[in-house]
Amino acid sequence: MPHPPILDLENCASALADATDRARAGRPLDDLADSGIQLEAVHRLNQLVPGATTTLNQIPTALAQHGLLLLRNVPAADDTLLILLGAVAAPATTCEANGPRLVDHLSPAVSGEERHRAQNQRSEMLLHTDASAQQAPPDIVGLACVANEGNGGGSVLVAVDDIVKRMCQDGQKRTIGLLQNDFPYIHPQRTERPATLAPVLRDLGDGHFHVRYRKENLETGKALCPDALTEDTWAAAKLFARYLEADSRPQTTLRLQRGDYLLFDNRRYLHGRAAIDPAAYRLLKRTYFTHPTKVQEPVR
Ligand SMILES: O=C(O)CCC(=O)C(=O)O
Repeated sequence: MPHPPILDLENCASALADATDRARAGRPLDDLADSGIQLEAVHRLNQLVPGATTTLNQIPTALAQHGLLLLRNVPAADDTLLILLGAVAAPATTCEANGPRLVDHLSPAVSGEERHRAQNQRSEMLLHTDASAQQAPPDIVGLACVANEGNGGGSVLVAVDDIVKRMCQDGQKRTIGLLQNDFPYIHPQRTERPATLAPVLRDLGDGHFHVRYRKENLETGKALCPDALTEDTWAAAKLFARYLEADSRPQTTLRLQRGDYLLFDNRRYLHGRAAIDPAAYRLLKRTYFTHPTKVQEPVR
């Protein structure tokens, strides 16, 4: 699969930071989910860089068309990330165990450094979609790169349509089982919560599919709700895992660099990450969004 389309925001970068400062005006980060503040920021941005709205409007268009987009030269301050995407989508909280946040700092911690989240592992992350055990996973995931120094930590993206196509080409009749509604998803660290029942694949009816998948969540679901599905349907999930892990799978690999903000549709793409070298320093900021749509400029 080719490299994601790229939109370089170099010409708006400092204006974005300025517009964010003005619109935020010292308010807490959580207030930036408010659409009025975002519109104020967009207005300011357009004053500073005429035509900036046209640039921002390429974001929802590219996401609808390709399901992924790489923004370059984005200032990775928490508030700027929210304002930038908040202009063209609705920010959603990340719902982590340690409290919902609008921006999550991900990475292995370096001693003495504060990180928001307990995702401190350096191991490989298998292909998955985010928040699969939640009733309504986010439509769009944004991974902004603050640092990615040293070896490892490469990102992998796989389009679910490509996997389904491959399974169908191979005549895998079990694929149909993945459309069943009752796959139980339970986060391994939140087993007190009831399972979320949902299909692995949704057929959109036009040759395209949506996916919800994390191997560990389904394994926990199976262990705690063994009767939710027949063995035959569980076999379909195992088969799907095999196609995802196949060396020959169609995939996009990229290495995020400082200033990159990778956006992808969490329903159309599974994502993963290569192991991170013990000596490497890596920090990503993750944001979730729903309903990407064009910028609405305020009427003045
Ligand atoms: O570290 C990364 O590149 C991705 C992290 C991730 O996929 C996750 O936390 O769900």
